[in-house]
Amino acid sequence: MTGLGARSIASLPDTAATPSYDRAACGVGIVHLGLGAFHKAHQAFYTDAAMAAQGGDWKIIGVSMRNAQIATDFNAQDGLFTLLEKGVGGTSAQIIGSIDHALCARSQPEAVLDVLSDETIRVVTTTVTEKGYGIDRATGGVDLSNPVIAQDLARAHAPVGVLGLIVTALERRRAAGIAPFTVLCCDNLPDNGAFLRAGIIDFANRLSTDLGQWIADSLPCPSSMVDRITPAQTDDTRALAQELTGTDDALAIETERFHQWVIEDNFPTGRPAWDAAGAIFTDDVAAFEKMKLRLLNGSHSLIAYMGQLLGKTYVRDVMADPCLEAIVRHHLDQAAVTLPPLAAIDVPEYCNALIERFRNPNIAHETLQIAADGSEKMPQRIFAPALDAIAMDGPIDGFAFATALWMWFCKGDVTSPTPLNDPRADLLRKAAMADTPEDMLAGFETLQSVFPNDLISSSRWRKALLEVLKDLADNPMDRVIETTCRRING
Ligand code: CS2
Repeated sequence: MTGLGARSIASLPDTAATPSYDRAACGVGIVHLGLGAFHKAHQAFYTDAAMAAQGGDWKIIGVSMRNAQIATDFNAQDGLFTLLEKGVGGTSAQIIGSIDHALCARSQPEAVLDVLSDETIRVVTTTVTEKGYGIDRATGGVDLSNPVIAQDLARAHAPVGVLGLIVTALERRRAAGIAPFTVLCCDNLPDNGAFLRAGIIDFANRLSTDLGQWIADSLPCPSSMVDRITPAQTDDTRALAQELTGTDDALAIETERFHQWVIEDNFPTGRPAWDAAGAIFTDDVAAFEKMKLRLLNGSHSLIAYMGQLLGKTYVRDVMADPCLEAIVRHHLDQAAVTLPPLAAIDVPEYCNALIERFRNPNIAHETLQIAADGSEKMPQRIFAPALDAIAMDGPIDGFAFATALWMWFCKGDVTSPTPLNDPRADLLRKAAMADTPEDMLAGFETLQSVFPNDLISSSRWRKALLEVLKDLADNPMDRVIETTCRRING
């Protein structure tokens, strides 16, 4: 069996679409930090479509932050990989050609700095997960307790983390008289452009206030809302890609057909025609971000913790239970109330479409994957809308329910023996092991940068949360679900 690569691509069967543009004629223009599954299904897909529509020097140099094998695999395949789009009715395969080559930040930091400092690079995109930036969300500045931040501040000439690489490259560009690139954060964080910009400026100021000022004056960091449900690759993904393309692809990835990208249009040094693949350019990304974080990601976290506490492996398994689906709909209804008006979107229709996406029988999205890093996800997905709901005197039992399940999940007494995957794992586990629901809540409330103070001081919130925690302490999970379902169905 031949492997995927520039030489094998011409002989692929019709079942696999291949790049319709001349890859060799397109130069590079983007460096992407965080070469994972989501990047492949989203930004690499959009950039491939943009070059198919309008050409341009927009190929991507993909940077894996820690895993050198990913970069090796990409280079062995000439940057090519198979994207499997799985709809309810079937699967299609497409070879994506937008990645030129790959590097690994940990093992090749100098090579990464070289490309970031090069004038041809006009855009830097990032998907390193919520915790991957080393930014303290309570202060907006760098998190000095983060080992990568501490190391990069101490050895700024040889950075390996996101902020260190970006700041050192900007310093080199400034010295060489090259304009800054545009930094486009593509992680699920509110106001992600402003968030990353503040972290970059704070990091730079710690090295030189002069550099910090230059960056503050000149660095464009548009916000963006990204969406495409993309499970981690499994052996099945690779086998299916082989079946449809006749070649072996170590990098094949599966995703849903749906995709969405809403971007603030602030790219002084240019950008690909991402709109050719349906990206929406707007001045108001914040409203879209809020909608997506609170509706899709919020209910995803709820599904993940329900699934984990009930021994359900995949999102689709949770959705197959009418009671659990009713709880998800109840959550969506309460979250929808907290959203600002958004003329471009019909929210009830968006919610119905979400339910269908979660139900997709061909997408094997593990609840354990979504359950990871809860302490980094809950604030924007659950706590922020809960606070808005309290301010509006709206219903909050859905948010309290999701929060209590997350806290219970942190106990670790779930069907899976996998250790808690969260940057605050030890603290969470300790807080979750308290003897009483009251002590458990008190322990969680002492965690830094997790619960907002306004939530902790709301007696309504604490009462609603304690009610669910007590229910969980007194009853088995299936009983808790049964009574919750009965209550919300009236
Ligand atoms: C998920 C997201 O893992 C998670 O936390 O909620 O990765 C989700 O699948 C994407 O944001 C969909 O766009």
